[in-house]
Amino acid sequence: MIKELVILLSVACYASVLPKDFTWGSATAAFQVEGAWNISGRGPCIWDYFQNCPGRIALNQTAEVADDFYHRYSQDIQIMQTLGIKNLRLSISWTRILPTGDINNINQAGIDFYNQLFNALISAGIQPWVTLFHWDLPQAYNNFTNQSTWLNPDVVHKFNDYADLCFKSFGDRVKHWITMNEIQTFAWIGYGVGGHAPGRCSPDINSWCQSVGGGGNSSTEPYIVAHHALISHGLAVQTYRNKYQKTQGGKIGMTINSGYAVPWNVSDPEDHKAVDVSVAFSYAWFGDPQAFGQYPEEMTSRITGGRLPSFNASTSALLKGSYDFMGLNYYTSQYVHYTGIPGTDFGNDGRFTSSPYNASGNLIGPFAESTWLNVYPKGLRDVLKWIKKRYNDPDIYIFENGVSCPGESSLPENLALNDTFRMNYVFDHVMEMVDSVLDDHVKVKGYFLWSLLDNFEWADGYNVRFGITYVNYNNNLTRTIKDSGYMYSNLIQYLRTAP
Ligand code: NCW
Repeated sequence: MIKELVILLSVACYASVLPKDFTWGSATAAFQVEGAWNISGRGPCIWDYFQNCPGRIALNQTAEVADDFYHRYSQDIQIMQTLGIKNLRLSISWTRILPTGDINNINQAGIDFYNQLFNALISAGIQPWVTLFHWDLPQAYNNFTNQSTWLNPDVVHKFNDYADLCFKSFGDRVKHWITMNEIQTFAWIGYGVGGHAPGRCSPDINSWCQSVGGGGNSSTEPYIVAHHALISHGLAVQTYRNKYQKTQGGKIGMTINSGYAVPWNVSDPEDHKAVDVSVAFSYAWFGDPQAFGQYPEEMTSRITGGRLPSFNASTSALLKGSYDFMGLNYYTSQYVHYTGIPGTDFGNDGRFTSSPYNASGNLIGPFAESTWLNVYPKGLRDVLKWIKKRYNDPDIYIFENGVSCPGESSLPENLALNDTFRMNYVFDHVMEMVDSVLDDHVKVKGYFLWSLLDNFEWADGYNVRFGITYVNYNNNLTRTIKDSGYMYSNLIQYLRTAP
């Protein structure tokens, strides 16, 4: 209670700066919450296969049931109503509506499911913000002309068919589309280190890697995958603009994960340069093609041997300007250190290393339960400022921000509900965002908290929890709102109604 009063008092001085139409929401993704993996004609996706390879997911858990959102979404809508959350970012499962990824084989039951879901959300006063691709690619493409998944340029057209079907079926109600979630993550973790589906990587990059995808080349594949995903984005945006946008009146973009960076050794100018290079290798890798139709110079000058594909005149024109807003998923930042050693894989091509510790051994911020996440709220403001400057002041949405609390997944439910670590994380990041709007004049238009529910956290299974709602996996998937859920609810209600 005291914490809440402090929060309300602290936000009071900021409240009037946020525009009245600022979007507050929460986020989920189909594979992580839906379950119902083989219900009503859903086809297999690459994660269905990957999760069944022993040792790939912590405790060999699977998302076959997950949160059973497929059957229980009405309950989750009630939770959003209780909390006053009026926007939900969620994704469509590609193989629920196209079981083999083939546009001639539409699964009407899948279309019906999303129609019912979107209708239920809208009748409850909640707007759906829809991600088309949140990593669950049709398994049918995995052996498509003997190449794996996003490596095959033909997937670009398959994605366009799928996107077109979604715009046509749901665009009367869905007014915000996000083509891709975190291309860098699925390109690098899926094809560089093999930790995500389809699990490809060079054997030499990681001693535990035995490529599930039957091979791999960490020095080339992440770049090829990202290139095809970018062109897929461009084509889908073109389709939306040519066929639907005028009549449906929606907006479209993608979301990019990026931290900011801090020099490992503040007195080394090379480490300062490494900061710029690292942001180019995360945000600009996808931001520059959308804004300028080309890859950032920081990448083209460093990735040797023709390993970074390039855009031709037509793909460049397709990409350039292919966004109505820019998306950001922000979780963490790292110290970066210039090594000068040219690499032959994505991890080293930038000639820098990243670490949560600096040269003096100081930690950038406390560790979350996720091993990759250290809390560094200031990085959010820094990366927002960087996006504003580099891309001429675009509209920006923070499509993901959230945290897993240290030790939370081994606590009993009654203790896990008191998630002070998450309350502080969310509050501190929202305040950085407010400062960014107030002092830096960044056009941040919305904030989505990851995640509405604890869910299947990819390779970490259910052993890392990001939800503002606790899901009890040992007791019939019951949902209970955590303290952070109530705190977020109070925060956004206050900011909405403040004078
Ligand atoms: S895994 C990941 N996440 C989390 C996930 O739940 C969500 O679907 C994603 O959009 C939270 O936000 C994103 N991000 C990638 C983390 C990198 C993992 C590094 C592993 C090194 C082998």
